[in-house]
Amino acid sequence: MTRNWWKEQVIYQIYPRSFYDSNGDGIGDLNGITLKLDYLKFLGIDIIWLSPHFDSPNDDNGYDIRNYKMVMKEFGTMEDFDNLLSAIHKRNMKLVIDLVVNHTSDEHDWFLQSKSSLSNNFRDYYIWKKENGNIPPNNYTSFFGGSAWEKDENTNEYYLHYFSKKQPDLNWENVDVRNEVYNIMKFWLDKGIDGFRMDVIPFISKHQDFNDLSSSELKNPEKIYASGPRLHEFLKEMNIKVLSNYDVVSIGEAFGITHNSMLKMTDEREKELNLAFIFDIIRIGRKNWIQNNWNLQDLKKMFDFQSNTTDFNWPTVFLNNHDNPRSVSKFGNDIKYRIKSAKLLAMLILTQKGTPILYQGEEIGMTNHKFDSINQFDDLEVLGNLSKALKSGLSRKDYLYNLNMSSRDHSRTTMQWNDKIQGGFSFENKNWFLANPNFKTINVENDKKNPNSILNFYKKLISFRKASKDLVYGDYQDLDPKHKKVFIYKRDKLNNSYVIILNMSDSALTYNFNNLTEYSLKISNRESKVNYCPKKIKLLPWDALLFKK
Ligand code: TEU
Ligand code: CA
Repeated sequence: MTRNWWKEQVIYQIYPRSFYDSNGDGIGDLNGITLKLDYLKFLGIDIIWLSPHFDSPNDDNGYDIRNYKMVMKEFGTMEDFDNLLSAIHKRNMKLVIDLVVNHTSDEHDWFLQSKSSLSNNFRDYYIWKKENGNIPPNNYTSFFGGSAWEKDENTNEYYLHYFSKKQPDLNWENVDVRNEVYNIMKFWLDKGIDGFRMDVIPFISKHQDFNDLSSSELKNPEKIYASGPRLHEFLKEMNIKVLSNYDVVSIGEAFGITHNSMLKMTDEREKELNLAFIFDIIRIGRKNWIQNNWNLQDLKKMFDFQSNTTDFNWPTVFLNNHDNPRSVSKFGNDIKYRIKSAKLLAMLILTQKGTPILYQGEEIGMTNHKFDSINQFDDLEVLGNLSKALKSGLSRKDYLYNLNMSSRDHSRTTMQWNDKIQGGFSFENKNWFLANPNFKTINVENDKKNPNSILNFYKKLISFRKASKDLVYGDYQDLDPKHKKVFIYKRDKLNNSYVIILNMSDSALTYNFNNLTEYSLKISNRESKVNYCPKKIKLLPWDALLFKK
């Protein structure tokens, strides 16, 4: 196993719109991030992943880019970006930016040109097809509702968009498109950024036959979209032409990909990407917007799969991001045991094998927001999928009930810095979206003051992890895959051995374990003394214990 900085460090994702507003217009901005860097340093963060900061009409909050070499005006200027980058490097931290090149905005100059006429030089930058009788070229669906094809009345052809109709998909078959992308990458790399998170990267290669999806494929169209024939070829080309010339990290958002394809994409011998996000864990029990119950045995299987791949792959570990609900609400108990279960989840992701990726607000146990009506959501996905949800037999009330567990907007409420207006997100009483009213008690200022807070627990675990080679590089072994409440696993290889015991339930229980003789307790989320002997251990609800030998 080769050592790399991006295996040893901790990543923190910032959703800039919701992080910190420095000028009082109610929208988070780049200067706001610069002002909070000392906070991230205090927490022990090394790598910041910034969600898109590029010029955009914001149909999908920046995941629809109009100009890749300009900063979104609400977020600031290129000078603000340069300041942010140098302030990050001055603190010995790194910056990873979001590369969204499966699609652009429909307001991007390439698309304006492309749709202007059949013979325009940019026509082939996007995917245009003739209609099929009176209907779209095939039955592909968009993730944000309806057909994935939109008709352009002017030229009487349809263009493809896997996401909203304001996000037309680029045609990667066209070598000019690929070279434009490499050029954009070099522009930011030459400024000194330290890597890319690549949005829905498996979708870039399209099946050129554009056959209809079968009814079973229509249930998970992402599986077809992510299995285009030239994906690995394109990534290898990108690696040779760009990535291999810089010491940077590349992280593919691997939505829809098969396990084999993901392993290939991140196999260091293949020279494609370094890391990938897969959705098995974070989406456990989910089907579209419906959140069903999940069980611990299945969750353990997923961690086991992630960790026990090959010596040439390296996993990522995360329970939160801007496309998913809050982890303490999904995996913990955000009412009766919020603090304790949030700490348990901290221990879980900071002691697993793989690079941990935290999301803003996770470190203080921010929770899902309680939405009272469908109109309260901002995310275009919510209204976009409403008719499909109703057609499937749900009432509006059922849809709302499920969105209260599954919506992306839970993670997009603004960061809770203190108990002042808008939770300290903005100094004016303005907010582009919502602050969760629980900011009165759940906020960074409170957590900083309290040595037993969730924040200080994250801080302690991060520094502990960084100081231990075996927690980073050690093998992973699930010690009791069948237990329904306790997650217990071992990490070891070289000098030290760690046993982590997590009671992921609301009940107290006695756990029989005959192997702790030489271990001692190093970190726990318990307030009272832990009662254990070599043969058994008494666990309270949501206990998280880390033992070391
Ligand atoms: O996400 C793609 C993705 O995996 C999901 O957000 C998916 O679109 C949705 O949950 C399906 O129900 C990336 C970005 O992270 C997301 O914010 C963007 O909206 C999307 O791509 C399009 O760029
Ligand atoms: Ca602002």
